[in-house]
Amino acid sequence: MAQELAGASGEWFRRGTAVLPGGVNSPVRAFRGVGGCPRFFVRGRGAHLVDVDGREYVDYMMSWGPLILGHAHPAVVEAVERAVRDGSSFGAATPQEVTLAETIVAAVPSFEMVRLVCSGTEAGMAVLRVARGFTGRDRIIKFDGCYHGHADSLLVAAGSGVATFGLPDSPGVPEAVAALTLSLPYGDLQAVEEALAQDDVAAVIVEPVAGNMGVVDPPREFLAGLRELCCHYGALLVFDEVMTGFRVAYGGAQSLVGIAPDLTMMGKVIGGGFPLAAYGGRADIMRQVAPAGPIYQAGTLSGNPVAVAAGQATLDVLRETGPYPALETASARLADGLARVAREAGVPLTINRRGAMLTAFFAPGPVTDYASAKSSDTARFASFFHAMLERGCYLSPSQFEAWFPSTAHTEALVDQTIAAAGDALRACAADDWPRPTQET
Ligand code: KE4
Repeated sequence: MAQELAGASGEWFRRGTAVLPGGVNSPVRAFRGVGGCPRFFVRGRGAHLVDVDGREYVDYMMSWGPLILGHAHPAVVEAVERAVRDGSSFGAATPQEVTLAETIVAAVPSFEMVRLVCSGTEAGMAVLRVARGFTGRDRIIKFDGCYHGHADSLLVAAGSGVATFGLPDSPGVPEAVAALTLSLPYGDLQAVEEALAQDDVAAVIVEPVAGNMGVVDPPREFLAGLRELCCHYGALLVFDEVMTGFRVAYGGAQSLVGIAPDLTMMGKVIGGGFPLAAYGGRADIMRQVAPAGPIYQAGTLSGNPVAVAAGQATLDVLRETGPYPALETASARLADGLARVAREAGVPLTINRRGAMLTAFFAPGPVTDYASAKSSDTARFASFFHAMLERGCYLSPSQFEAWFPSTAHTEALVDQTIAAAGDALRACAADDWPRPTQET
C-alpha cells in the first residue's frame, strides 16, 4: 500500500503499522473513516493538542470524551502525581476507591451500589452477565447504531428483518452468541414490545443519548417507554452512560430525563483520562456480584489508585465548579455557529447536540436514527475533516462520532473554530470536496 505520509506522523505511522494492527491501538484512530495519515500526538494542554511535527490543534475529539476539563487539568495532574508517589497499584482495597464509589453513588440517581472496572467494554461485559445472572434469562436487546464496547454479545448487527435475532458484526463472534442479541431500530418502541412479548429477555441496553452513530436524541417518550416495558416483561433496563455520564449533566442523562434504569455503565469522564469505568445500580442486583454474590467479575487493576485519583479530582472539580451552564453556552455557540456558516456556504449540514456533545452530519436531515445518520455524505465529511486539520482544528476522525467541547474551550476558541469551519466549507465546496491529500 503505497502511502505518501505527512511529516513525522507519517514516519511513526509507517513504524507503527509494522508492529501494531493498522498502526494503532484502537481502530478509529487510524483515519480509515476520513483517509490520509493519522496524526501522532505528543502533548495535550487545555483545549489543545500538539503533534509530533509541533503542529497545534484545537481538539474536539478530547480523547473521545473523558477530558471534560481539558487536557492536563492542574487538579488532575496534581492528584495523579501525588497518588503515584505512594505506589501505582496494590491489588488490594484502598480508601480512595471507596470515596470515589461514594461520590458516584451520590451523583447518579439510580445508583445504590457500584463496581469500578477499567474500560467501558469491561463495564458492558459485566452488566450483561449480571443481568443474565439476576434474571436467569439469556437474551439481550440493543439498538442499531448504539455501541457499548467490543464484548461479543454487543458486536451484533441487526438481523435481516427487524424480528430476526442478531448476526455477528465481526469475525470471531460466535453465531450462537450473536443469536442471543436482538438489535432493533433506535427509538422503535413497538419493535421492543414485540420482542419482549416474544421471548424472555434479560436486558434492554441503550445509550440514553446516542453518541456512536453521531449524536442522536431518542424520540421523546422512548426511554420512558423502555422503562415501562422492561418493568412489565421483567427485563432489566440498562443505560449506557459511558459517554453521557457526568458530561450531559453531573448525574448523567438519567438525571435529566428522570428515569431510573436498573443498571448503568459509565466510563470516560469518571476516569479523568485514565483507564477507569464502572457499572452499578440497584443494590439488590449489585449484591449478586462476587464476592457478595455468585456472579463473577474481577480485575487486576480495578479501582487502581492512580486512575481513581484522576477520576476523583475530575468529579470534585465538576461538583464544586458546576461548569454545566457554561459548557451548554459554549457548545450551543459552537453548534449555532457551525449551522450559520454552513448555511452561508450553501452546504446541507445537520447539527445534533445534547449538552457538550454534538455531531455535524453532512446531510439535509433530520437525523433521528441510524438509517438517517448513515445517509450522511461521508466523502464530504472526510474533505471537511482534513480542511479543518489544515486550519488547526482536530475533529473526531469519523462522521459517526461526536465533538466533545470541554471547559477549556473558551468563547474565543469556539469563534476561531467557527471561522475555520466557514473557511473550510467554502474551500471544500469550491474544490468540489477533495479527497485527503495523503492517500492511504
Ligand atoms: P471503551 O471500552 O472504549 O472504554 O468504552 C466502550 C464504549 C461503551 N459505550 C459507549 C457509549 C462508548 O461510546 C464507548 C466507546 N466510545 C468510543 C468512541 N465512540 C471509544 C473510541 C475508540 O473505540 O477508540
